[in-house]
Amino acid sequence: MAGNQKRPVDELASKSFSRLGKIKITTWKGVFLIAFVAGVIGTFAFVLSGDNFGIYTSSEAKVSNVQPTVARPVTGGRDVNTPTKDRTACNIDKDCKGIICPMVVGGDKPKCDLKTKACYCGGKCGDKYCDLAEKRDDTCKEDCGNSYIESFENSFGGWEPKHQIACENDPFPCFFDWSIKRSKQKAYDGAYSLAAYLDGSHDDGTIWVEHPYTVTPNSKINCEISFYLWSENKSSINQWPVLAYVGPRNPVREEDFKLIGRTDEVAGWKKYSYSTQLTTDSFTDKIWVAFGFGATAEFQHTYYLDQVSVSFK
Ligand SMILES: [Ca+2]
Ligand SMILES: [Ca+2]
Repeated sequence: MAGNQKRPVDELASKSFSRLGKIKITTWKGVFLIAFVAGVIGTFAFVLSGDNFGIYTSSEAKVSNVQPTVARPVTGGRDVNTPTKDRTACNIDKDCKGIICPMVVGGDKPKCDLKTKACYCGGKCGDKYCDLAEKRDDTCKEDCGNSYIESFENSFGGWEPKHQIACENDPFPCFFDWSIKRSKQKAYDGAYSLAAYLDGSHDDGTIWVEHPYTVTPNSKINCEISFYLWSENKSSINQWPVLAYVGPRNPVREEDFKLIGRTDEVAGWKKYSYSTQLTTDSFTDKIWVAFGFGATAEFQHTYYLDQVSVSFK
């Protein structure tokens, strides 16, 4: 084209962008430059959004008190409130390259769990860290000691529902409505969890599941329990006590339990942990482990419990 005569595309560029503040774009190249810059900014924002492709960004890992995706070692490290079905799928370790793991020796490598085809953070046997696969498959006593994990996929796995109610001022036995059932409504891991319903009409009542374990008499044992509890809402009022017990006797009342947290601290799944050291005498070859929650106000609540992990070292 000759002289100062503009081509139609240049004309369009000039009209479209001449009012953008002080920036005047007068050529078709300018249109592509703006489009390119907008594209770069858009892509950057998308990456930072953290939800793309199920891969968690480092910024998300920093602000979250939960582990990234599947990448959640059973002990230590950060925790992730991401149910199994939402975790990054994989076939080989390479597929998990984008997963950010906590800086814990033995739990800092993104790996593919060949059983669930989902990524997790782990290491190898002998690194003094019990990772998810080692614990679940009981393949590394050196790192895990005796450890057990139950996700309630096929049964209660030996965990037995129990309750206690003090009736407050009502005559005993008072009406007390509660239940702990396997449910497909929610799951932190797999498809099932335990739906635990408690009617707090007496401002009281404690429900839990318990499991006995065989241990060695005359020994010093480090016991650890962790589990996930699902709350519907995050709320600073009407939080109920989350409880755990590890000891040589079968727990029968609220006072036997340790307070290890509160319900409704987050909306969704939250990990709760408790550890203690026990010394068994020559008559003690059994330890009971239990976890659950109590009512402290006159409401009805259903909380879900899943993936309990117990270890003795
Ligand atoms: Ca290990
Ligand atoms: Ca489960």
